[in-house]
Amino acid sequence: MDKILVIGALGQLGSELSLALRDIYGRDNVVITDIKEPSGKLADGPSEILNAMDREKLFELADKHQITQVYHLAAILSAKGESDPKFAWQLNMDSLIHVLDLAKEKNLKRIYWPSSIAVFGPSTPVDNTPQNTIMDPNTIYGISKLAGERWCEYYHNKYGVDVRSLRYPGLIGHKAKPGGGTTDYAVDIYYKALEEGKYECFLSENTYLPMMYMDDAVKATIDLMQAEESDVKVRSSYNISAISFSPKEIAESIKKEMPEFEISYSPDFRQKIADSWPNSIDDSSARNDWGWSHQFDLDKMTSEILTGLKPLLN
Ligand code: AKB
Repeated sequence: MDKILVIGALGQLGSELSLALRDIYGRDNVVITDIKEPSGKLADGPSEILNAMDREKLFELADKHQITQVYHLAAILSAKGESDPKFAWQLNMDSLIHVLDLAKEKNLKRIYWPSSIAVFGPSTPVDNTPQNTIMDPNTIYGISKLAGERWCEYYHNKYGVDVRSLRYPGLIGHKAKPGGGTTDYAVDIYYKALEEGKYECFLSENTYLPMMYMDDAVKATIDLMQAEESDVKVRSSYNISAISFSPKEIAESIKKEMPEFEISYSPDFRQKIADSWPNSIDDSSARNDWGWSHQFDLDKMTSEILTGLKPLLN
């Protein structure tokens, strides 16, 4: 019987992934943790307060709930990390090493940890970025994710820890708001479209970035975690991709449903971060090794989000 612990369960990805895991493994077999109490649907099931840096409590909770798998999602993202780089490094790295040690010492079946397109940098090829290529990240978030990938592969090779990981592009969903990312404009834009009919974007109109609708991200994560061990050939982190678009293109997609919508541009410090990331990603390893495929294109995503968000804002 699998018993799952989710760390950072109230974040943008965690709040949707935790519900999907409860559907699959049963409500009582998914213990969600975060630094505050859950509310709404997430409150319906076991939960604990956990600061991801608290190693002792992590080990205690793993024993208490007889945990066999951990999804460690807590992190400080790219834009926010720049305001306190040392803290971002400490949180992102210490918490991962605690989880890897837990898996090693308690012989856990499997762990999941997300990486990001932020591992790439200005010298990386920008179009169809390969799985293995030049990586020179220049945000502390990207540096911590690249170091984290190396730790994951090291624990797999040296101690046999079954750790699996995806390099997420910008994740877009409307059920929980992201915090502190560079790709977050593609979430904010839908809220502002419905609330104010206009949006001032912090990236310039032709900034292409790899993106993914949340349902696809949840599916990718679960597909990877349920793949046969022998099919998981990349133990640092898999490139994964769905759609790539610019602020101008997402605005055009919104205009198809809301012709009165207006966008303006006022690039800030996040432009430099976005400019150092790829335009699009080659995810053929994920597609070949464990059968990844995405389902949402830009217009399908826009229509789902506007329909889902409208009743929440009224
Ligand atoms: C961010 O913008 O920092 C994140 C990411 C791409 O990992 N959404």
